[in-house]
Amino acid sequence: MTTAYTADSIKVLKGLDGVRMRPAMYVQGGTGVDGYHQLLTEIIDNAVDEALAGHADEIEVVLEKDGSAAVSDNGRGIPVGIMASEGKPAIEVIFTQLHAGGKFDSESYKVSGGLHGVGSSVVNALSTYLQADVWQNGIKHRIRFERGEVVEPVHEIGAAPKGHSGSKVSFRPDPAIFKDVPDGFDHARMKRRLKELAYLTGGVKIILEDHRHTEVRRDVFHETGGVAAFAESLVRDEKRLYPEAIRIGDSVTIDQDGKPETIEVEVGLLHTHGYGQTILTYANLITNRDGGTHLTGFKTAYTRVLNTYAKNKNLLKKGEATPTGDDYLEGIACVISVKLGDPQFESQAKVKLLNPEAQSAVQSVVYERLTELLEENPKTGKTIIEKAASAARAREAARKARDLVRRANPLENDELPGKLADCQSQDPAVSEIYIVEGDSAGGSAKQGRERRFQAILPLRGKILNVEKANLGKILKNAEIRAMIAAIGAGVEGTGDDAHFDLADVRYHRIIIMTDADVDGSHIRTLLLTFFYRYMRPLIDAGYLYIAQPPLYGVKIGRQKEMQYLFDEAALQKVLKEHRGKNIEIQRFKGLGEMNPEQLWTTTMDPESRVLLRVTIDDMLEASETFEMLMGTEVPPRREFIEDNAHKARLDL
Ligand code: 1YM
Repeated sequence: MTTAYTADSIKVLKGLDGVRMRPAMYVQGGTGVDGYHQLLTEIIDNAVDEALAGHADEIEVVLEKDGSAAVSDNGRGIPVGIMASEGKPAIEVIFTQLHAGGKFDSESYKVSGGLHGVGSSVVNALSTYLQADVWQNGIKHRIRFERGEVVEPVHEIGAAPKGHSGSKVSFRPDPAIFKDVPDGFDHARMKRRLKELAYLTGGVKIILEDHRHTEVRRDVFHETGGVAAFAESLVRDEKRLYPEAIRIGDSVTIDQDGKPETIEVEVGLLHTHGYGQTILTYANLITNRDGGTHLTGFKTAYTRVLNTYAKNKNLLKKGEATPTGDDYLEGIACVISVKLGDPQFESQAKVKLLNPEAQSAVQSVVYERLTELLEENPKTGKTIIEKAASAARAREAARKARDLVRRANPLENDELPGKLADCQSQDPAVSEIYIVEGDSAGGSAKQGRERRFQAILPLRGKILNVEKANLGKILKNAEIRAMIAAIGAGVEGTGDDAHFDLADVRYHRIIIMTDADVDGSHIRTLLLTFFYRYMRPLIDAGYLYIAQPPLYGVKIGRQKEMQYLFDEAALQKVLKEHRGKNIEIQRFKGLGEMNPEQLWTTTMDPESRVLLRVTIDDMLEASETFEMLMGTEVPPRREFIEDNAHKARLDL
C-alpha cells in the first residue's frame, strides 16, 4: 500500500466534460441529499487513505456557515510537482481530470470507499469553489478552482510551519446543482460516519467542528481500540456476558493471478444477554448492509470453532438439542472489517461483498485466532457455549409454540384472529391492513374504512417489548400472534425452522396507526421493533408504513369545511395568518376522538392521506436506535420520540 508515488505515474483517462451536465452519472446518490454528502465523503476518504497508508494520524472536518466544508490531514500533502505526461502540476490534474488517481495501478490502490478515484475532480466540478492548500517541503502551496475551472494555478503562498506537511481541501457544493438540499451537511450523519471511521481506522484522530451555530460544536474521535471497541460501543455494560470484546486481527497473503495480495482481517465480538444479533460488516471501510463473503467466512469458522470446542470440553448436556449456527449467533454484537485490493460488490450501493478471497481469509483468521483465544480464556468459552445451549432450548420451546400459531391457516377466513376485520379483496397487491392502537379507534376505523381493500386489526394496550423477550415468549403474546396470523407469512428468528415468507404476505401495505402522542409513539416503536427483528423482509420490500393522523382540526371564520393540521408548527402558522380573527380549534388527543368520517378523510383515504414508508438506510443506526429506544435510559428515548414523531420520512 505504501508504493512510492511519483507525479507522472498517474494515469489520465478523460476530461471533466459532462459532470456538471449529468451529475447523477458521476455521483452515487445523485443530486439529492445522499449525493451532496458523497462529495464530502470523497474528500474525507482521500485523507483516510493517507492515514491508512501510515502517513497521517489526524484528520479534521469543519462545517462552515456559508455551506462549505473543509477537510485537512497531516499527511504528505497532495503532490504539487509537474506531471511529465501532462505538463501540469499533479494537483491540478487530480482535481480537473476524471480518473486521475493512483487507484488504477494494481500496486497502488485506494483503501477507503469513495467514488473509485473519479472523486476529487467530480467534487471540484460540482462545487462553486474548491481550494486546496498543501504544506510540503517547508512551503505552503495553494490552488483554487471555481465550478471546476482553475482560477488560481498552484502557487506558493508562504512557509509551512517547521516539520509540518499535509493537505486542506475546502469546497462548497453548488446549490445550482444540489437544488433539493436546502439544509446543507447533516451534523448527525457526519458525526456518525466519522465516529465509525475512527473505529475502523483504529487510532486515527478524527475531529468534527460545526461552525454553523452560535456555539461551535466540536467532537473528537480517537478510538485506539479498533473494531473491538466498536463492538463494545454497541452494548451497554450490564448487557454484556463478559466485560471486553474478543479481538481478532491478522492478515493473509494470497497469490492472486501470480501476484501476492494481502488481505487484512479484523473482528470484534461480544456476547450479550439479548436475543437479537447485530453484525456490522465493512469492506475497505464501506459498510455492507447485506454482508457478503466476509460474513459467510466468519459464520463458517465461528460455528465450526464453537462446535469443536463444546465437544472437546464436554460442555453440552446429553439429550439436549445441539446448538445450531444461529444459536451461537444469538445475542452477539460483532463488527467485521476487511481491507483488500480490489473489492467487488453486488451493486453500486455496495451493500454486499463478493470477493471469494475475503471469505477464505476471514475464515482462516477467525478459525485460528478464535481457537487460540478460547484455549486461553476457558471462562469466556464456557459462557458462550452456555448461552448457545440456552438459545437451543428456547428454540425448541418456540417451535412448539409456533406450531400452535401455524395450525391456524391464515388463508381461511374463520381461522383469522377474531378481532380482525378483513378486507374483501384476496389480492395482496391492492390490500391494506391498518394496525390500530386501541379498541375504540379500531371501531372508528372499521366504520370509516373502504372494506373492499382495507382490513383493520385493533391492538389492545401496549404490545410486548420484543427486545426483552425470546421468540418462545413472543409467540405466546396474543397481540403478536394476531398480527402474525393476519399477515400470514410466519416470522423470522433464530432456528432453521423459523422463517418468514414474503410471498405469503396478505397485504402489501401494512400501516401502523397510533395516536399522535408520546404513548402512541411508544407503541409505534414497539411495533417497529417487532417488524424489524421478526419480519425484516417486509421492511426491505417497502410494505411497512406509518399513518399520519392530524393533531388539530380548525374552522376559520364561517368556513364549513374543517382544515386538518398535522403538527404544532402548522397550527402556529394558521394562528399567525388569521390573527384576532374567529378560529375554532379542535385538538385530537387520540384517534378515538375522531369520528369515522374524519378518520377516513384525514388518515385512511388514499386520495388525501399521508403515509410514511419505513426504510432502513443504515444497519448500525437502526440497531443503535432500537437499542436506545428500548433500553433503560429514559431521557434520550423521550427526546428521540418527540423529535422524530413528525418527520416526513422515518429513516431507521
Ligand atoms: C483533505 C484531503 O487528499 N490528502 C492526500 C491526498 C494524496 C496524498 C496525500 C498523496 C498520495 C500519494 C502520494 C500516493 C493524494 N495523492 C493523489 C495522487 N486530503 C488528501 N494526502 N503523495 C501524496 O497515493 O502515493 C491523489 S490524492 F493522485 F497523487 F496519488
